[in-house]
Amino acid sequence: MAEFSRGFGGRRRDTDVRLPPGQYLTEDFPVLSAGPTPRIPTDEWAFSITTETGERLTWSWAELMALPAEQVTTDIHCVTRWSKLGTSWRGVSLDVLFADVETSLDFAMVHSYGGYTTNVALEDLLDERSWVAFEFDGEPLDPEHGGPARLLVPHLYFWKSAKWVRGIELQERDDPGFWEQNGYHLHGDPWTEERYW
Ligand SMILES: Nc1nc2c(c(=O)[nH]1)N[C@H]1C(S)=C(S)[C@@H](COP(=O)(O)O)O[C@H]1N2
Ligand SMILES: [Mo]
Repeated sequence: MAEFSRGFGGRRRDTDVRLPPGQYLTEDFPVLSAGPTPRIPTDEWAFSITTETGERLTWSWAELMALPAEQVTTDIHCVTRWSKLGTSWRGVSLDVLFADVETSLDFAMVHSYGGYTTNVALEDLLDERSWVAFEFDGEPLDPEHGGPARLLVPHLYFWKSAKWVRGIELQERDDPGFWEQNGYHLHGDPWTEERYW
């Protein structure tokens, strides 16, 4: 069905069943950053998860590297309508980072070096649905793409995949992050085109 949804006049490369509605395919890897690219040396890098009790779990770069990492091949979808299929990443699953976290909260604010934020529901971060990624295509992640490490939440629009990630703060409400305050959808499912609100 999806193959023919644009009719015979549609561009064939844009009718791939892996392509969410309103998206087009790109082979490039565009850079979309709201500000300058922060440079964080790995010996100064840290990632933390903060809960409602004020408890904070923190990982240094060396500690992150010591955790079990996974190879992830996934499609990514930007709300500006480009999608890139079969991208390959290496990262630590949020399930691993959340293994010792006790919380009754349902929402998270993701914080980046440089000040970017984005809100994500905890259920969208767990069950093998998100990673702290530090390699792309077998190479260390470029600073422009969020290196040394970024969040990867590929089932949501790519603005949720915070580059230069530095921490996750659990919260009671689904408060909007940076783009969400500017009109982007609180959830951001590309398959139901949750673009703006
Ligand atoms: N810290 C930070 N993360 C960010 C952004 C940003 O501006 N700052 N842009 C978001 C948006 S809108 C997109 S589409 C992707 C782009 O990632 P890329 O530059 O690696 O393609 O990063 C997301 N993560
Ligand atoms: Mo984006």
